[in-house]
Amino acid sequence: MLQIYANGDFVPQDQAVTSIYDHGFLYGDGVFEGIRAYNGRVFRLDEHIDRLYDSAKAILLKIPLTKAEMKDAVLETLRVNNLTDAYIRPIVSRGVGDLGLDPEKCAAPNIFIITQPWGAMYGDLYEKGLTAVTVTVRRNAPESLSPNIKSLNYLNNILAKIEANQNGGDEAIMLDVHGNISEGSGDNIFVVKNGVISTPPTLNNLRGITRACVIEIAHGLGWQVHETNFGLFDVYTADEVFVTGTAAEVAPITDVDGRTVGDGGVGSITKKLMQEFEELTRTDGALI
Ligand code: PXG
Repeated sequence: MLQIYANGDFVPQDQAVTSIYDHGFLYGDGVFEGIRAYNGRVFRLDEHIDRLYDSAKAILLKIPLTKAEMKDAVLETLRVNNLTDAYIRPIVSRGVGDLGLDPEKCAAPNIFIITQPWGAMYGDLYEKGLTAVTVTVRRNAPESLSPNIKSLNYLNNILAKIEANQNGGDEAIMLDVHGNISEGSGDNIFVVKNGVISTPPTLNNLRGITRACVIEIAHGLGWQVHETNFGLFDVYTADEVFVTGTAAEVAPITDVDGRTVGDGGVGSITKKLMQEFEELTRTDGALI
């Protein structure tokens, strides 16, 4: 049985539990990360741990481990479970309090790290392309709850996913409250038009680590990436559309709201970025 890191101990999956009074459960009060290990290395571990601590800082949650200790805990969890290729989910909740909102009533944060084997999320869709649908629910406005915070309150994204499921889409496209393209339910979005790659700036979406990698890869290939706001029209009329995320990796989108993207196949720029990203994930990262 898989072992879970639970506040410094390793316990079997079915014993990794917290109280119903944990504010993570009562209110979604906490933060998390989604990380991948490939080929015995944890991909972009520093960046994920930095984002975990930034998310925690934004919600005034003090994680009772140093970043170095958290990284060691992630690596140790993989070792304990004998995993070389895995999905890694660190979770830090506000901890056990009472039924009131006040986080000061919470004794101490709860830290769990789940690791498990994990393969390609979209299977043959990496060759065929995903179908995306625009959803009516808008991405949280930064003035309400910053989409930069990877918090345990993912209802905004879950509502988007439900709508995508209901409308037969593999992924949702979310707009922000102004109608600018924001992101997918669990990934960032890119479009390519006449050889120009664009992605929305990160005020209205999660600062994706895969997004940053893809921008880095594009620069290495001598390609510019425009970080600029755009609308649905630009997605409908793009030559190529793809999404990026730890779970999704680089995934082509070939249909948006019934509009065929480009010629309906996976575009050449998307294909190259998919290959380069795959190569990077297999060769770069913190050794387990
Ligand atoms: N936007 C959102 C809202 C995310 O949750 C990304 C973008 C991509 O970020 P990274 O850093 O991973 O490139 C995410 C992260 C899932 C799942 O099961 C997906 C994420 C998180 C948790 C679960 O699809 N994506």
